[in-house]
Amino acid sequence: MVILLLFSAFFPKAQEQRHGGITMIGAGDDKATILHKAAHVSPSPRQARWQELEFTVFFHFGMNTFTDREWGIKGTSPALFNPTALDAEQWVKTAKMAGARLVIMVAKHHDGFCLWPSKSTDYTVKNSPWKGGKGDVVAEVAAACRKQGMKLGIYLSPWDMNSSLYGTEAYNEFFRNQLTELLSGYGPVEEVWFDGACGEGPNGVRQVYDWLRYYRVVRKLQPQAVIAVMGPDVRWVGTESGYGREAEWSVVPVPETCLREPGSGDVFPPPGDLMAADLGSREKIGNARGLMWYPSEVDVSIRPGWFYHHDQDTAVKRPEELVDIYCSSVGRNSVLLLNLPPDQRGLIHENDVAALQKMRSILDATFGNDLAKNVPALRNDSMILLKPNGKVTFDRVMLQENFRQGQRVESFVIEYLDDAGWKELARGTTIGYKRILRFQPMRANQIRLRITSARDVPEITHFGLYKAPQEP
Ligand code: FUL
Repeated sequence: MVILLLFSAFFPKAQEQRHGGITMIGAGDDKATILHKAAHVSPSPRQARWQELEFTVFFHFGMNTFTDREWGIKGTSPALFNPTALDAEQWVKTAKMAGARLVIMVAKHHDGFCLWPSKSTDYTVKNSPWKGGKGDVVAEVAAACRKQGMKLGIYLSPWDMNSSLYGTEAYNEFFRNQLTELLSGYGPVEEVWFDGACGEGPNGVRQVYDWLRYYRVVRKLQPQAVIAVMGPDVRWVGTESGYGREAEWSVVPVPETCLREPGSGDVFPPPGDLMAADLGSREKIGNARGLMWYPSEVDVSIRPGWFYHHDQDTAVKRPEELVDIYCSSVGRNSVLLLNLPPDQRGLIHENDVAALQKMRSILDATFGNDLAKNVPALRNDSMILLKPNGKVTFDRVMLQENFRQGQRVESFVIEYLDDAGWKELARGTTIGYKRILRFQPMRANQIRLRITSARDVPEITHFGLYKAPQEP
């Protein structure tokens, strides 16, 4: 009994560690061994849960909303922060309507202004006219998430233009305290987003961030949360355009200097060029000393800026552009993080809501009806053949691998049968969690997926055919 109790007490931790982590490559490992190892690197449970969220939303809101800036300046008076109709339920409802499953609240941006009444500083909502200084934006967003069944994430900028401690060791403790408040006072948090921006402090010195100290706070208070961007669980895709790579590998090499358990002994991301076109091909992993699961997140704003600017009301991304971004992020083995910046009223602007509604209706009309749903499939290890009962017209294919066991497909081709034999319709490289391919409408009654290269036997869990609605 005692043994059982002890075992169950340790089991969750053991589970978190069994997947994820670093897979070592030995000096004597040949190419086949490296490939086999790469095929078996798998996500930690927290990374897997995060991946399945698919679509998440950012709320950039704060002093910049009222000063028409993007990064802010030191010393802006809290008196300027005064939303007239702030409604966090409208924010969360909008995100949910769009299809997102998690929202990340920017609790403090680079200017240092805290959207919750932090005990660490006076530079907070407490000293603003909003709600007579009794307001707490983070609490309102957390409550709206709870009510609407959405998950919560927190962005806390390490760069802080306001703190007089910034640039000194004492700032690390100040930051740890802010993080502790946010991760202990607002219920479950599923993602903590650390930006890498690092400006000069009042003494002209740049802060040396104690990332490991920050990671420990997150692991202790919210062990289920992924630490994103400047963290060990989620990798920035490398652009803010909304477009992921055609070949997006979740398994990437880790340099020799960074071979301990992610988050326990090393700062992430590992040194290297995260913006490189190729992060995980055979060539890249061939020279690695270690491999890790480090999946990609695509962050992009619905407007040109991260914060709301009145003169960008007419520059909201069009619904078709948002659909294109969805297909090029979620549909390229990434999680989409779309920024929706509330305006000076404290509402997501009507133009943004309208664009999201139309985007959602296009996505539903396209992907809500899998034309291959009840179609018998013949399969072997490298091929799946669909034989619908009569010809179907489709212009989208969605593929998924069992990513929980690893990422294996390196290249594939989609073909259809016509009178003259099999013809190529589309081809691609990686699949991973999800891959969406788009092409001109095709009418066929025999369609197949052929895996042309893989690192081990892949398990294709989904092969769907879809038709996008006609443009009016
Ligand atoms: C960047 C920041 O500098 C931007 O203001 C924004 O918060 C974006 C998501 O990350 O690095």
